[in-house]
Amino acid sequence: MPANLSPAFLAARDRLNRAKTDEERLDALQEMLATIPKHKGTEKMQADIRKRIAKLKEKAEQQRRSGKGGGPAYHVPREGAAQVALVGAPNAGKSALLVALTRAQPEVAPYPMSTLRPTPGMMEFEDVQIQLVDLPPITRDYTEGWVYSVVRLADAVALCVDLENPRGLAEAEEVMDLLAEHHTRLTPGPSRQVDWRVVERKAVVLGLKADLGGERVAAFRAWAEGRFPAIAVSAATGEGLDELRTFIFRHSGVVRVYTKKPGQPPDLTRPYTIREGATVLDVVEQIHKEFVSRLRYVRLWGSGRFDGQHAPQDHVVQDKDIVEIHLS
Ligand SMILES: Nc1nc2c(ncn2[C@@H]2O[C@H](COP(=O)(O)OP(=O)(O)OP(=O)(O)O)[C@@H](O)[C@H]2O)c(=O)[nH]1
Ligand SMILES: [Mg+2]
Repeated sequence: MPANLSPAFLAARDRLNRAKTDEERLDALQEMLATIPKHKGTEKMQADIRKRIAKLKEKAEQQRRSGKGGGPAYHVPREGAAQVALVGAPNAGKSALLVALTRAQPEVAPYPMSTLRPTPGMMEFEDVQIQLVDLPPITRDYTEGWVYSVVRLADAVALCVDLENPRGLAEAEEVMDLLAEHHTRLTPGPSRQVDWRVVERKAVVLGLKADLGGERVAAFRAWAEGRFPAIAVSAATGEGLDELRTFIFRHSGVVRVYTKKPGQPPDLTRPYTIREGATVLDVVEQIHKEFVSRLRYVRLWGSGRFDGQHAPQDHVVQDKDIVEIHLS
């Protein structure tokens, strides 16, 4: 290892190691080349960096020429209360579902591999919005790495199963296997980082094209039983779509909390949204960091037994709880 590597070089190298997309990799490599000390001892390293830059540039150029135009958007900034990634095998009906639930207009096509880029859409449910992200299908041969990155960064995952397809369940299993190979496990529990590499993502399974499902609908329910919350819907007939909105919100990993001022009715116009499992204290902190040190007590309505009583700071809030914060 050559000496005299500058802090800037080391930071860029660290960025390269953590990079999730080719764009980030290229960026980090170019910075490494710019900051590497230019002497005999680093010649081999310089050559290696140049080679990697050339490779990445060539790959980007190929993608541009093959008509993927403008390069895929790698990252989908979260909007709304939670971000839920729609994942599944080719032709499962993911894009049609996004069209049915949001105002987004991804391409829907009667052939597999029609979606090439992530397409977000906002799904309204009562007074909250959940961001759904339509993605290219997950297959062993064709899925680019950034698709897995988007799944890892989402709050929750909706695994889509094609009920028209006799192989629908087998393909869904394969999608789960591929996610696992990319260190992403689906779980009915909360999303969490397991270790430095592995993440678990809270998941539901959606049986799509229920209108064409026949006896596969029952097989789908049996398959999901005891593993993931499941629902069967049809984007074509609208069957189950209203329940689906509720279902997706309930399993998105967030809850709503309303606030009220002493002596006034609660403000039900705009909920705060916070991760499932959050405590009274977490809510107070989210509303205003400074409130934590000034907190005297919180009165709570909702959560079953609470009806305006003082709630312990570690009390876990439920959807639609109302809090009244008393400060010193
Ligand atoms: N009958 C019926 N057809 C559907 C339904 N949902 C989708 N389709 C059809 O299934 C085909 C595939 O739908 P897409 O939404 O493009 O599937 P996808 O999962 O986005 O496909 P990729 O992007 O290639 O992974 C299209 O021909 C849709 O019209 C449904 O609920 N009922
Ligand atoms: Mg699609």
